Amino acid sequence: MKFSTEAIHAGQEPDSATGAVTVPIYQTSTYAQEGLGKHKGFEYARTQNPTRMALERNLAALEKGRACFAFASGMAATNAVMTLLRSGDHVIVSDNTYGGTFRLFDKVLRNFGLEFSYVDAREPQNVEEAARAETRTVFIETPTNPVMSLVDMRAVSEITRRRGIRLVVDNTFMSPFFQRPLEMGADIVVHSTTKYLNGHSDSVGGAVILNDEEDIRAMAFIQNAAGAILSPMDSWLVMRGTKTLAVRMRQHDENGRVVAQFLAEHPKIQKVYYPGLKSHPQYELAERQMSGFGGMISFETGSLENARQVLESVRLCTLGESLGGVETLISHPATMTHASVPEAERIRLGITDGLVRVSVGIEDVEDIIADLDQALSKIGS
Ligand code: P1T
Repeated sequence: MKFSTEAIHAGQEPDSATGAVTVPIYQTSTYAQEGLGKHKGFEYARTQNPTRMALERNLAALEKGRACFAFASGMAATNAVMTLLRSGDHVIVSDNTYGGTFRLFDKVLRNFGLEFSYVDAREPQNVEEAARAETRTVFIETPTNPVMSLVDMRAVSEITRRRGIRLVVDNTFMSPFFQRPLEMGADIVVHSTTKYLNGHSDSVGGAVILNDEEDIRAMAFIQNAAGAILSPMDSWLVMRGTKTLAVRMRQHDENGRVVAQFLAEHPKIQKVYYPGLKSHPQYELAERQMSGFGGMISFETGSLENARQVLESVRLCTLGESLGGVETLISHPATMTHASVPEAERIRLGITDGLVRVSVGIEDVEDIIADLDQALSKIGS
């Protein structure tokens, strides 16, 4: 079946007990057992919950994976993937990722004997050159948060496959509607479901989608053993979100293109980062591996003062962390999402004090532009 049909129906069979069309929120911690070792397949809600399992079937179908495991946040999902590794293993990471991902790797997981190399993965050769005998995982974002760099997943997966390395892709920015990494050779997809999958800024969650039988067994074990599961209520919210994922993503994309063009032509903006602009250095790759460009845009205002003017002058756009909701959010990566990245590295990546990030929502685009226009007019005033 095609995407929108799967989004609405996969994992969403009417409830067997009542016929309820919407999967109920099974708000329970445990299940009555008929006798010792005799039960309906549900023993304890950390291990099995019907609402969470329905969401997991849904997301596995959308990402074209064999299994999905839902976690309490995007970071919990990434952390779970990293616990597939052992002390002494080496990981190659795209040098630009969400700041929290870098923080988890650098400040937490390094203490457990994992080694990380950060490479400019826009050039697949850099991944190849960083690979060692102990390299077990390549972890990438594409497009990256916040400077929208792309990684050629087919090219990198050709390297990882040849060397027996696991390729993990954080697909949060595109969602499976615009990009399906497993179809391009990735082994594991992670999501912050907090963003486009839920889409309404009312839930924090994460997901891991994968294909390899051994990794699936290990991930099921880790989800239960470490226990960072997604709650039934949040599972239900994300499921409600995915039903409209296709229509929302189409609108984010339509609005994103218009806002990016407006920003690119604005005299007070020095640079716009959006893979749907022909001026993006990887525009051709974007066209090849994504079926849309989405709603994430960053732009350079030139200074902290200019960025502050814009961020404090917007009225419709909301100043805040996060992205992927129906409402337009605007943020300052250097002091918010990427504050944990060392300053010199931030600047090198383009995450300057003047950089502003917009998660373009699905309001009427004329209103978004009018708001940005009046905020930008305050620069230098
Ligand atoms: O916030 P959480 O659900 O734990 O997800 C973490 C995460 C993982 N991957 C990407 C690409 C992300 O953007 C995030 C979270 N990002 C933000 C909160 C943000 O404003 O960029």
